Amino acid sequence: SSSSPKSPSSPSEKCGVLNVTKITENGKKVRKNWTSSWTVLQGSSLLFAKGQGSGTTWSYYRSGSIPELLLTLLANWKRSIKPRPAVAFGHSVNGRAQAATKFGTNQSKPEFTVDLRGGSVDWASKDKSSKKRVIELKTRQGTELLIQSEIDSVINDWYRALTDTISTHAWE
Ligand code: I3S
Repeated sequence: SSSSPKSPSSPSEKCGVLNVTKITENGKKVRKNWTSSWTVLQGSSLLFAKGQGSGTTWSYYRSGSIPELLLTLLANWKRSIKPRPAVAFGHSVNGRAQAATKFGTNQSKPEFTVDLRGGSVDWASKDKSSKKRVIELKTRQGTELLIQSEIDSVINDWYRALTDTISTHAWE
């Protein structure tokens, strides 16, 4: 199909494909490595998962099943922060979480997550990247990311969502 799937409209739950690179990790400069990543904003957490190469994730995207995709990514993420036996994950009421369990084994494993609380977001200055429309995200933990999309409206929406999230989720 030629029409792209819509992202969930809630400001604190958003997902999409973005180009992402870390530039600093734990306060230390790291080499840029731009990759296309599934990006999920949920509450004050921002999750990145592998883009191309994870066949299941892309088939969800192509079929427009963003809710399925979001569910899978969130399930995988929760699993990654609270490791538990795969069996324990199959207790859900419908078939979806079963699927998430199956896909969660390796195919759309999150690459990393960041906590937005206490972080900052700004448009990156030209010395940070030659690319246009680049967001610079700094976390409280000393990670700096560059986030980019070729699509104006996409990156503008993310900019708004990230700034809204940072201003509404105070650091406690
Ligand atoms: O900030 P830099 O070092 O100019 O970033 C560029 C490099 O990471 C480059 O990779 P290698 O130096 O490993 O070949 C990337 O291909 C570029 O995309 C990086 O610059 P941009 O301006 O695209 O962020």
